[in-house]
Amino acid sequence: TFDWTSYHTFDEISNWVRNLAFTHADRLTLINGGTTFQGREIIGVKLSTGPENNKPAVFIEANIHAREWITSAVATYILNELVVSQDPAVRRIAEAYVWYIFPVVNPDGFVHSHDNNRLWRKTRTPYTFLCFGADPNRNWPYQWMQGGASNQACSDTYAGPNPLSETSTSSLAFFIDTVGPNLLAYISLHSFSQMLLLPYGHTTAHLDNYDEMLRIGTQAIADLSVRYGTQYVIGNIAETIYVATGGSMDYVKDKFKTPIAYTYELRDRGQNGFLLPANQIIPTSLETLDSLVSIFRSYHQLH
Ligand code: 0X9
Ligand code: ZN
Repeated sequence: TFDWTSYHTFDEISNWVRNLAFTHADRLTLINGGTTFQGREIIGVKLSTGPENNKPAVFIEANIHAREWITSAVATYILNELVVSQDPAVRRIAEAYVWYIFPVVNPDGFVHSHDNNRLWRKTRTPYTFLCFGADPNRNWPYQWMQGGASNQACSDTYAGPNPLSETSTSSLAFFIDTVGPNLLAYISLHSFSQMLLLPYGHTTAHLDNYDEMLRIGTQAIADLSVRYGTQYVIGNIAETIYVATGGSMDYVKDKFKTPIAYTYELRDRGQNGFLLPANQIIPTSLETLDSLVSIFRSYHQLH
């Protein structure tokens, strides 16, 4: 049975999502976010509790990088809480928005990380005799190949031969474009480093609503730390981690001017890195959910 005391395979996660949607058909709709190069379905759900009346939408994307297993574990945990939790703060955010949650947006890479190479990051498109995959977080059209990305197929940050060259990113972009105008928030889950990152990755300039996002995010990481003392840092991508272009969040933020756009680098700070022990799934999920509650509370106080 599915729980959050161990990590799960792609098939286990997909079947759990399908089953949850079937059990809560009043609120959940399965979404086919497209197909991967190897023919897997990018499965997602739409959660809409109660009357829809033009609620703003929140999009959560996880495991765009194959080895970052904690991200899909947290995404499924949060999805489950949004459906079953009785906590009033969680119920409020569950019901205030329409949620689009995609726990594994790079299924081919994720399966490869489970079956062949635990530290695999990219997709699995064959590019040379020896080298496979593009970095799906360097493959989006905005500022594509403008820094922190490689044109070498063997590199772990290979941007691909052209924007949206990957079957998985192009089909996900197609879906995102259909809901983009409704999005209040786009949340991209990565690991590791304990950072909350703001757009954009090509420049250290503080663009769009940076000041408000910094303010809301600073409160969110303070609230995240309350439960277990986990310390995050916050800032613009290029200033805080490194220059990185062609990311999914930057594409959405630029195209739809999505008010809230954050990339999380979840636990830890490198002690275990990508191999975060499974007994940290639940604590990581709880503190991350605390921060999401905080983000939406702050946003609504300011608007
Ligand atoms: O390099 C990345 O893609 C992310 N770090 S990771 O260690 N998880 O690979 C940083 C994401 C930067 N985000 C955008 N440029 N949007
Ligand atoms: Zn990542």
